[in-house]
Amino acid sequence: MTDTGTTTKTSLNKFEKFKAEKDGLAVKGEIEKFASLGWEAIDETDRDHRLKWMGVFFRPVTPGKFMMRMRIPNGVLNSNQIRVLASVVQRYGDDGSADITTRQNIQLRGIRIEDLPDILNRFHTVGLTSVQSGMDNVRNITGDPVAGLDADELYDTRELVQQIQDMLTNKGEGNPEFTNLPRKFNIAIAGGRDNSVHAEINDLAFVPAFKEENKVFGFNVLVGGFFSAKRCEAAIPLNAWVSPEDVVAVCRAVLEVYRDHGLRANRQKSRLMWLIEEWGLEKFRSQVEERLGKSLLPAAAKDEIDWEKRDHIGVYKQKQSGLNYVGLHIPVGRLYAEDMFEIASLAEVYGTSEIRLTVEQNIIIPNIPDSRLATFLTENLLERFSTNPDLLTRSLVSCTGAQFCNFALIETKNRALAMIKALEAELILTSPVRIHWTGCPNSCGQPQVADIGLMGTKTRKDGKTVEGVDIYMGGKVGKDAHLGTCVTKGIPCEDLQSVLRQLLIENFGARLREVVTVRN
Ligand code: SRM
Ligand code: SF4
Repeated sequence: MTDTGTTTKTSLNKFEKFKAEKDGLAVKGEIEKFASLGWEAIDETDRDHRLKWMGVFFRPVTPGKFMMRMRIPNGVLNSNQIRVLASVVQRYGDDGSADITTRQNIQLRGIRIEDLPDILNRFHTVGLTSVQSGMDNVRNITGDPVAGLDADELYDTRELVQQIQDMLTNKGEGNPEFTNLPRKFNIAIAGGRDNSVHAEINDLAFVPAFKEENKVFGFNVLVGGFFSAKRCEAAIPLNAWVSPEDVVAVCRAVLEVYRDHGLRANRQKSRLMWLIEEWGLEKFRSQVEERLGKSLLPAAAKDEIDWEKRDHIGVYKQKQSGLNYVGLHIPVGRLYAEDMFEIASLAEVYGTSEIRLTVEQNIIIPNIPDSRLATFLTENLLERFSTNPDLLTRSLVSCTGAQFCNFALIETKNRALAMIKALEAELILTSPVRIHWTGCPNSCGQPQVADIGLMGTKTRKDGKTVEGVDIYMGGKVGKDAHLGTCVTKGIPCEDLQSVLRQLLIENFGARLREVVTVRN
């Protein structure tokens, strides 16, 4: 590391220091030792930080009960994998649950350190990995949730996403080439016309685009999108078009440039966009070309994102004749072991054992034949995981919040569900309104992409500090995506229902339900 972004030894922040002392991935060889030591005796830096290189997160809110973050490339799972995930959380009874994340991924709760060797073995046998899913690593790579199913898709993203993950993680075994980035890094590939991955909020994103002259398919490249507590930016065009065959190499080149030159002194200024700004886009682009070993072609004049974003909930015809994919709404992404076993069975009985995850924290079961569809729709599980939820419930997204996250300033998931139910009881809506909750300014629940985004904060009411939210509006997804901005600050959560009611009436065409008075 030799550039201006590199810091001298004296100015290393505590994260850079501990990474320099011992690579995070080194804990892979110590899992058995940790398991026999028990969580309280593990070296604190290994326990609280380095274990995240194996996807294992110490939770100060629930000490001794760890969270495990998987990698589910393109959000594609099979029934054996989901059963293994279910059996892991089942062991922890009431402590065990799983969440579908805003990166088309799964996190498990309640993990005990003594079970880790066995859990990792079981992951291995079904082709699952949790490696490099936290801290200064590349996060789960998102792709089109209906890749290979959608008649209108431009590119089936599954294989490419898997190839990038394999390159980054050495096929899930861990790859020290990419375990010391300056900060986290997000990659997404859009394959359809509706930008189902929120390309604009990734450090590196590929969006479908044809080279006009000869109609050759490829991707325009976007760089530098990120959210952080201090700053949020949409990705900007790199002015590069790449063919699908070059996507993995371009990911590698961008990551090498970021790894070797990214700014490391201040963690609030370490995401890729800061390096691009320091260098200017031209220098960044030419450094990527140097690593790539060839010139990048200029971007195609336009990309192919020209649809409104779909949520995939409900029943849809696949491109394969006679088959359907069905999107089930999972309230705020929360699953319990028995739900996961049930989902695995339904996917086997009615489909081809496959399950997809979406960035809206829902699931899709593909490949259900026309002849089995009506019966599938009568399954009991669909009463809770509906194919036709109410219009506010339908688009609700929430980050983890105070139940498990020590950064949280407020409780999110349960509050979000209760608030939506209360609003649905008083209002009639005519179209979905996308409401996203996030428990703190880190923005894991992506309030900036929502119609109405709610960001946890502390505020004052009647002389007391209470839980509150800052309200974001104007987030646009799909075609012409852009980020919403903060419109109101510090609404106490206890006053929020009436504020949201008013916003929904004034901005989204909601009407108050008539109050029916029952007379004897
Ligand atoms: Fe996040 C940190 C949860 C998506 C921005 N995020 C955290 C931690 C690890 C903090 C912690 O240690 O407690 C949270 C774990 C809580 C827990 O126990 O679940 C956490 N982030 C999540 C998830 C689970 C939210 C969800 O409920 O879906 C998402 C997991 C995604 C995954 O599967 O990998 C999640 N986080 C995001 C996103 C959204 C996205 O990627 O589209 C963002 C904003 C986009 C971005 O990163 O540019 C996001 N998370 C952050 C940040 C701010 C990053 C920064 O540059 O400052 C932090 C704090 C940090 O990294 O220091 C953070
Ligand atoms: Fe935790 Fe804040 Fe992320 Fe929510 S937004 S999961 S509260 S870090």
